[in-house]
Amino acid sequence: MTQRLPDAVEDYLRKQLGARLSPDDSGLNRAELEAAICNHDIILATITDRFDAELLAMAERTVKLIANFGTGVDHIDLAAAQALGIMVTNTPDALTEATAELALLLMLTAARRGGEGERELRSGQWAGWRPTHMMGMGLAGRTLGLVGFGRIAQCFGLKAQALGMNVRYYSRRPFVADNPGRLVAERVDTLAELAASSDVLSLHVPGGQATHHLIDANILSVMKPHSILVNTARGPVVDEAALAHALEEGVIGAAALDVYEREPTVNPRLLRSERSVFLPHMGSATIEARTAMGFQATRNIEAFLRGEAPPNRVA
Ligand code: 8YV
Repeated sequence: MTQRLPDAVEDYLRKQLGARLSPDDSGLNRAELEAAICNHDIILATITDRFDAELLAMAERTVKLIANFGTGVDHIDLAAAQALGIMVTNTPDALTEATAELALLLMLTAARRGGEGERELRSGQWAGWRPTHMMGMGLAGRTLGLVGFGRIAQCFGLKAQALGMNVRYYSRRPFVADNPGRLVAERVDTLAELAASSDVLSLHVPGGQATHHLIDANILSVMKPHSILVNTARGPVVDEAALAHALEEGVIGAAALDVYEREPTVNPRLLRSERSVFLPHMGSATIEARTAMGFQATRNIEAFLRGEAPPNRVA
C-alpha cells in the first residue's frame, strides 16, 4: 500500500492479507515507487503513483497486479501494463455518491457566492445585511449540462433535478446503460451546443489523451457570460490557461474546481477569480466512500489471489 488508508481497510489488509503499509501519508517518490514495484507482487496504488511505461518495464517480473484505489486510471499507462502482462483494477462504484455530492457543493457554492461570503465574514469585512449584498444566481429553472454521462454524471444530474434544474448531456456513448431511470436528461449532439445552452457545465469524463483540453478557448467562448464550469473529473480536461483568460475577461462567470492540470500546483491566475471556488481534490473524501474504495480494491486483490478474474479489471 503506497499511502495510508482508512483504519478498517488497513486492519483488514494487514490481518487477512499480510499487507505492508506505507509508513506515512506523503506518498512514494520515484525511487521509492521503483523499489516498491520491484519487491511486491501486488501494489495497492493511488492517483499520486505515476506508473509510466518506463517504470512498468522495471516491474515486469515482479508486480502482477496494480489494484488502484480510485476510479480514474490516467496515472497508469494501461497499454504498457497490458503489454507487460500486469493486471490493473479500479474502484468504479464506491465513490459515485461522494463525488456527485461534491459537484453539487461546488455548483451551489459558486452560484450562491458561498466562498466569497465566507471570506468576507472571516476577514471581518461584513458590513451587515443589505438588499443588494452578495446576490448570486438561483439554480431552479436553470440548465445543467453534463459532459459525459457515466455513473457520477447521472447521480449528480438527479440531485440537480431535485433542485429544479433542467438536465442535458453530451456523451459519445450511443446509449445510456446505467441511467437510474428517474433522471430526465436530454442528449445533445455536440459539446459546443451543450456548452452554449448551459448555465452550469459539469465535467464527468475520464482523464487521459482522449479528453486532454476538451474544454479549450473555443468551448469557453460559446459559454454564457454568467455560466459556471464545474470540474470534479480530471484537471487536464480543461486548458487552465484558457480558463484563467476566460475568467479574467468575463467570458464565463465562475469556475468551481476540485482538480487541476498540475496537482498540487494551482495556476495563481485562477485564484484571482473571487466568484470561483477551488477545492483540493476531495471528491471522494468521505469516510464512507474511502472505506468502500478500500474494500472494493481489496475484493479485486482477493479475486486475483484466488486465481479468479477481478471484478473491476481495466487492463
Ligand atoms: C481518488 C479520484 O481520491 O477515483 C478517482 O478517480 O479522482 C479520487 O476520487 C483518487 O483517484 C485516489 O487514487
